[in-house]
Amino acid sequence: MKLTGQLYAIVDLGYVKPENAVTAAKALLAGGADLLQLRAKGHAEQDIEDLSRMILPLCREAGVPFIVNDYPEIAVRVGSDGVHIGQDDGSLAGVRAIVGEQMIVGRSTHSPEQAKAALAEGFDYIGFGPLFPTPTKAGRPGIGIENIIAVQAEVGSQIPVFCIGGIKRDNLPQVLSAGAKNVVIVSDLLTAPGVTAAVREVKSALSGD
Ligand code: TZP
Ligand code: MG
Repeated sequence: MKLTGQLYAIVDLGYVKPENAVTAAKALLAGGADLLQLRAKGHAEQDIEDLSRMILPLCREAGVPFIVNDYPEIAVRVGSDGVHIGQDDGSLAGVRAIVGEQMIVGRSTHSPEQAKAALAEGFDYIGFGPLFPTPTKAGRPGIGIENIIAVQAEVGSQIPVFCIGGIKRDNLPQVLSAGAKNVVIVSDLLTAPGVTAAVREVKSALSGD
């Protein structure tokens, strides 16, 4: 599955009850999310696997890569398109030993140095942030928008750089003006009164409409 597209949406069980995860995935996909991740901090692995098996076919139908957060083994068991790991989740080689060469593997990065290191290591894409402090990733300072242009120019010329953290429809123009090409938006989409309409709004802003 090719890694293209500018809007990476996440079904985050911090905002969506497990029983509503499939509905949320459908709404995000209907609006035109380009990639979809399941993020389920603190949930049982079996539950994450079960939900992944429900969401994967929806993504396939939409032609959208499905990425599992944190669990390479679950990604392999369910046959997802990718897996996303953090700074503390070991090396790319360690993940590749589990998932093989074909799967998309992304890394969270929190500084330009980490972004360059992830590119050098061979990750397929990076998350870069949090740009702004966000309850979705509590306890991490915002890294600001000052370095986006440099990271986008250097790393983003090779692999997609997804800016993340505190991005909302109302500050998206500011983030795009700062050089962002691709974004992850979690809470602003999941808590919108109309999730699909919110995704469409973001897609339209990203395409410059
Ligand atoms: N990694 C860095 S910030 C973040 C993650 C998973 C959360 C982004 O969520 P939100 O709600 O869009 O700020
Ligand atoms: Mg992780």
